Amino acid sequence: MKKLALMALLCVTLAGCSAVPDPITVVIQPVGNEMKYATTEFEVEAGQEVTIIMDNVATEKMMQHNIVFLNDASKVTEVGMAAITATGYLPDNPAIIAATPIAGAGQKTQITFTAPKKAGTYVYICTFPGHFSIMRGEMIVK
Ligand SMILES: [Cu+2]
Repeated sequence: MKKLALMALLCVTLAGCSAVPDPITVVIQPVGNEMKYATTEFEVEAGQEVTIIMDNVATEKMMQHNIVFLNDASKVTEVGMAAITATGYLPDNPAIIAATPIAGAGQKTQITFTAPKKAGTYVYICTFPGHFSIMRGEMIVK
């Protein structure tokens, strides 16, 4: 019995025993009216259910933002350029693994998705026209 209790304790401590990690919610805001995310890096576990909230605290009408996750950092320019003419500024591209809808100033949008099974660094960008070149962050999957 003592051994079992110890095993249970180890499972809680190491978090490696539970098959599915608990869902996580990450709120990302822009820095005021700047073309910048206040959160430029966060961690999730592989296969974790992730809810991303774009909480657009901007007050200027032109400061509309979304959060688009890519599985390939080399596709940032391709996706960003294609977004300019795409419906909802979201192009149909295989590099996109998840995206929130565009949030206008003072609005919130969100998306829930399953984090990639493969550990690594996944870039996220804002695809509102003109933003992707500097409005970026990284989701680290562990
Ligand atoms: Cu933006």
